[in-house]
Amino acid sequence: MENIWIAADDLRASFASAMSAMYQQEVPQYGTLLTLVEQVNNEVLEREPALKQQLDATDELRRLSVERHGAIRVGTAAELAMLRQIFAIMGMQPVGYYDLSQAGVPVHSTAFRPVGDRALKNNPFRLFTSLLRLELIDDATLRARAEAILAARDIFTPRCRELVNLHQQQGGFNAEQAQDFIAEALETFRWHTQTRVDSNTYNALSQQHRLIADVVCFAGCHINHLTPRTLDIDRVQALMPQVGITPKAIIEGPPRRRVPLLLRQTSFKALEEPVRFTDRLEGTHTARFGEIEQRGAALTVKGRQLYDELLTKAGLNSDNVTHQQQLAAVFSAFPDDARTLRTQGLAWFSWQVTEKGLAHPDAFHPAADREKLIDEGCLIATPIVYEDFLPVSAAGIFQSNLGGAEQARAHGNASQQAFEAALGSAVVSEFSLYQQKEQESLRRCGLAR
Ligand code: OOG
Ligand code: NI
Repeated sequence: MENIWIAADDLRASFASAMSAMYQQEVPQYGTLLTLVEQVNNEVLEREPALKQQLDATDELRRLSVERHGAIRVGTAAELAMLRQIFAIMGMQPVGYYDLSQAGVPVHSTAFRPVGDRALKNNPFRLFTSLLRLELIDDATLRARAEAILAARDIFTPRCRELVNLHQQQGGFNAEQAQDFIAEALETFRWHTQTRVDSNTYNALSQQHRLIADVVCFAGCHINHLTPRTLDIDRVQALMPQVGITPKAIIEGPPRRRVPLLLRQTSFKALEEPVRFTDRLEGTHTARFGEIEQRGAALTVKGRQLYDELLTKAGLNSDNVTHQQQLAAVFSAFPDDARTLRTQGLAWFSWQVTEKGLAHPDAFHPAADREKLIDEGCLIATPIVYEDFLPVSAAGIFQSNLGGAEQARAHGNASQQAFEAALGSAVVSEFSLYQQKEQESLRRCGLAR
């Protein structure tokens, strides 16, 4: 009899849930945040039955309660390449390239995430994964020291490596191996109070950039935050202080909209946690924090250009109320109704024939007037959810956890090629994924060939 392997979607769901349980133990405030987000989401669904119906109709309600992303940072190409193999087993591909050096953060990144429609609905867990750019350390001696420390560590357990090989040989895991794999893979992301360096080395690396110390000095690449998805980020941000959590000042991303765009995010400051050095001295390290996000429509290249342009124009304000007002004013140039977003080609949509439409099959052909079909109640179009990240927002999140402007010192050129060489594969273009998804939905409706 043939073996029945555990599905990649199930592996990912189990892994995400194990990671969430571990992080709740490690950082109790994350558990508090989860409860608050769930409470606000329930309020929103009660208050907005139309939204609830839309989420239900597109089969997205189910994923809401388990939806989160995390972030990790690694130090070497070999670590990144191994992560790629581990996440591939869980049905996660590297999507997108983010250069954060422009914003003063010495890393470049991708997001490992599921790409298929079904996979996203089953469990959309994603990990924002950054590779440290040691070439941006200008002190050659210190750079060599960091390289040597990284070369001497293995952030994966021997059993994890064995299981990855086994998966490659046999093409899957049975139930027992799956459980084993999740437990072993989780070890890589655990927090360690014991560092792998003496206090002098830690301080020297930290002075160069705090992120460098975070990546280089530990035995693993600890998960540094997990982010639940909320339906009303302004409300959660306002309620955070009531549950003892101080949010960062500014909500990153676009302003509040009738048709939510892309991604809005806010975080709470990293905890100052005790650590021990190899010379037995004690100190503290700040790396781990919490974040929430609200997801909206994925934008086309044209829409994204407009978004980037308006975001730059709006600039930054130090308090959120002023910042949101300023954003709202500047973003009045961005259409805020689904029809204009469609007809101007600013956002991606998923198209679906209605019951009524099914009775008029002749009306559906590539030259048909889609907006007219919508008006006649024969067709509906739902914005496709943005599943990725935003480099400017990500830089804001990084920075709020690094403190001091003196840390803004990286200045490398974007180097997607170098990143892909380290990763051992190309990254998938997020734009082509959204375009494909819209195109497939049009084809299913008979509106495209
Ligand atoms: C990643 C920060 C970026 C996001 O949601 O944009 C991020 C990090 O701090 O490692 O998580
Ligand atoms: Ni994040």
